[in-house]
Amino acid sequence: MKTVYSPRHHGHAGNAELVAGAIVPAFEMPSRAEFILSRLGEVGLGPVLDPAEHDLSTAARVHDKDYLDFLPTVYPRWKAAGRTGTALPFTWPTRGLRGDRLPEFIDGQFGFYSFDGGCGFVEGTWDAIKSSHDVALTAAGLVKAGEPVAFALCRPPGHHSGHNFMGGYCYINNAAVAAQWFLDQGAARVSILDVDYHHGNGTQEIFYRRDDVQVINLHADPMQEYPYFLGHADETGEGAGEGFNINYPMRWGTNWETWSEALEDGCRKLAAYAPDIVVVSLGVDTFEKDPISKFKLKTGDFPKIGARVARLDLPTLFVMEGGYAVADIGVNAVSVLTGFEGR
Ligand code: OKP
Ligand code: ZN
Repeated sequence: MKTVYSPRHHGHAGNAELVAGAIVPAFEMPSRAEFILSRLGEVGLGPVLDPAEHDLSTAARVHDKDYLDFLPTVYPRWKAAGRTGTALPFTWPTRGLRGDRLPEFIDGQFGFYSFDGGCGFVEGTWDAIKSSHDVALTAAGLVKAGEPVAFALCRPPGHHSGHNFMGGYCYINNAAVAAQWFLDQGAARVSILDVDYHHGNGTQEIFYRRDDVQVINLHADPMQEYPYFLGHADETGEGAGEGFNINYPMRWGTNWETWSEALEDGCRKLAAYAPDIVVVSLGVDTFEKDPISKFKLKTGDFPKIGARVARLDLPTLFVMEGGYAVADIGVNAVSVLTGFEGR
């Protein structure tokens, strides 16, 4: 299996986030991608390719143009305001406030386009976001050109980002952009199977009223876990999209036995939809030792995820999302891929 990877993710480094009342180094850090990259080499998964530059025209079909235009301006404007360090938002238009007027100043605009404080910017953040987007589209191109499967080693991740908002370490929704690209290239239907521990609220929001992308999410119950405000089982889609959004919220402590039942059910519904392509939002933060998560999957469970996806017998694009047990993320993520290959 071919992987697409860009070293430009390194520019998104040294940023901070607010966790449990303290400013700490962000859990979403460059070593995540590096552990995965080195594990790919250890197991000899296949060639690692550089991404090709892609313009943002496909991204503009799943994100607002205003939002995409805003992203590269964040850090320059933060600096112009006399600040250093990590740029972070801190005021959001929630209930009782107006979400229909874009303020002028950077702080107001940053809050307008965010739903939490999980998306810090440093000098190289925009370039890393753009490279992650290019990684996803380049890997999608490999599948379109006939590869049965490809791995987009994206960093930063994307599944919390919606049509005009960032959050949860996610800026551009790489999996959604790839799915849209497949449709624009002639696919009739695409399924997105999101196995990250956290609900992919951005992906759900982007496709919620559409029937050409089926979105299946396996995740921690939002009653207990981030992102808290989306991901319930009764969110099934709206209008033309009714029935094409499927959520499997699961309680803290969920192990392989329970989790794999949801995977099995989701894969059956996916097969019934008969998509032309499967995009897997691959998070491995379901791991028992993940520092910010509370599921109990073991390293030996990850190949079984890949094997089940392979049984769908459909062209497949894996897009990297979360996973924060940095020392284990390489083995766990690559185990999904080797499991897909049947080894
Ligand atoms: C991203 B992915 C505020 C951010 C809270 C939430 C975790 C985001 C997980 N400090 N962090 O789904 O793995
Ligand atoms: Zn996650």
